[in-house]
Formats: sequence, structure tokens, C-alpha cells
Amino acid sequence: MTNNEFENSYVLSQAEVDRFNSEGYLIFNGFFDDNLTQLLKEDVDQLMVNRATNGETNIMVFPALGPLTSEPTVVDRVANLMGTTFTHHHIHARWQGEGESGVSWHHDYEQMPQTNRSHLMVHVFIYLDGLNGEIGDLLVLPGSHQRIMARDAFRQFMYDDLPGSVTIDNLSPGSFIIVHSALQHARRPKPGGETFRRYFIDTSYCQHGILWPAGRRLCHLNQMAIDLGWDRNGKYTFLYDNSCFFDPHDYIEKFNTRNQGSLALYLTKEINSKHKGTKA
Ligand SMILES: O=C(O)CCC(=O)C(=O)O
Ligand SMILES: [Fe+2]
Repeated sequence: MTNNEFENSYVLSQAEVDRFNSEGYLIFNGFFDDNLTQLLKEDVDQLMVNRATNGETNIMVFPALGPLTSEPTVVDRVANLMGTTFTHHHIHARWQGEGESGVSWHHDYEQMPQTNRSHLMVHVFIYLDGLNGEIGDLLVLPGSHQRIMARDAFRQFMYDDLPGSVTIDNLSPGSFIIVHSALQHARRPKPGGETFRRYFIDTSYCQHGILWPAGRRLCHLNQMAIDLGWDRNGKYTFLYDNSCFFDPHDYIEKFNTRNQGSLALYLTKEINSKHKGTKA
């Protein structure tokens, strides 16, 4: 697919793109049709049974969850935000019930070390039965994706309100939220859940143009998606192109020894030789 094809298929308005860039997230309330939502719930139910009984737990092979990674309702909107091709990074799925624990403030932007936000990574949070204030609320801190910080920079605040933070606790079934992965967010535990299940799926996508950290298993899963036909007759093959990934385990030691002191140290030679060139 060429960049032109992306430009020709706008699903998001310019106002939505602008809002995403300034706030770091966009809510699509009740956007999945009932049939898709139902099939996904059945898959998540089966996945949870399989997890408890040592059955099949590879999400990519599930008939509704696998192709969700290339679901046009989602990825065509992500494409508008990316403005270029991008690769699927992961899919997680489960339902949560009464007593589910919270998740402290964090962001999920994959970068080692955290130094810039030149390229876009998004997470798509999908709430199949919506959110109703039971079990867990989603908290987001609008605009925080524009700051460069460690993933756990706000962990000490757990799931407290922060100045300017927004609580999302009321969504219709079949809703999803596209989140800039560097946006600070949390899950606040809530009572309830006796009769409500919090169906939660998250998928993630990385913009092409740099190398992103990803384990070897992910590359295997993306290949599997193509083999299973989740690229929808080639229209979304780009989603499963693993060439934008590196395995962080191969690099961690070198990263840690290099990531000391000033970046200028590594550029000194280059800049000095440039100065010499100008003088001559
Ligand atoms: O449960 C949620 O709504 C969000 C959880 C979360 O932070 C995540 O999956 O990255
Ligand atoms: Fe998260």
C-alpha cells in the first residue's frame, strides 16, 4: 500500500486528528456492530476457559480475535493518525470480574531509553460490554504523551486523580479508545462485578520508520496472522511486516553501557571534523 492510498481514505475528521495530537486519545463509543462484539465475547470466554484448562491460548488462532488485529473499523482510523504504514505489535484479551486489582499510572510507549516521541505507537483499548463504573475505571492524563518520561514516572500516585486527569467509566458495548501509547493512564479498582464482566482487549500498532522493541514471539505471531489470512486478501499485509522490530534482549547490555552521560560525547568526533573542514 502506498502513502497515497492512506491519504485517500480518511475516516477521521481533521478535528479528531487534532484532538488526538493534543489530548493523546480518541473515544469511539459503541462503534463495533453487535455481531462482531458478540463473536469477540465468545472468543474471550473460550480463551478464559482454555487458560484455566491448559487449552489453546494463542489469541492469533481464534476466529474473531485473530482478525481483530486487522479490523478495518480500528485500523483505518489508526492509519489516519499514522499517515504511513505501521505494524501490529500485540493483542491481549481477557474478561475481568469482581475484585480485579487496579493498575497504577503508567504509559506503554516502547522505547529504550525513553528519549523522544518522533514516531507514533498507539494502543487500542476495546471494551466489549462497555464500562459502567464497576470493577475498574480507566483514568487518562490528557496531553501527558507530549512529555518524555519513564513509563512508571507517576507510579507512586497509584490510581488517584491527578490535576487534569479524566475518569472514563461510562461506555456503551462495542466501544474502543485509541490511545497514544505514551499517554499516562491507570485502572482504578471499583466495587461491583457481581453481574457484570469487564471484557477488555488491547491491540497495539507501531509506525514504520524506526526500530521498535519486540520479542521474537511477536514476529512469529505476525507471520501466523498472514498464514491464517488475517491480512484480508493482501489489503493489510503491511500490518504484519516485522522489519520495524528488534529484539531488546540482544541489545540491553550495549544500551546500558552506551547510555551514560552526554550524547554530545558520541557526536564530538563528527562535529570536530566538520569544524576542521570549515576552517580549511
Ligand atoms: O484495564 C484498562 O482499562 C487499562 C489497562 C492498561 O493499562 C493496559 O492494558 O495497558
Ligand atoms: Fe497500560
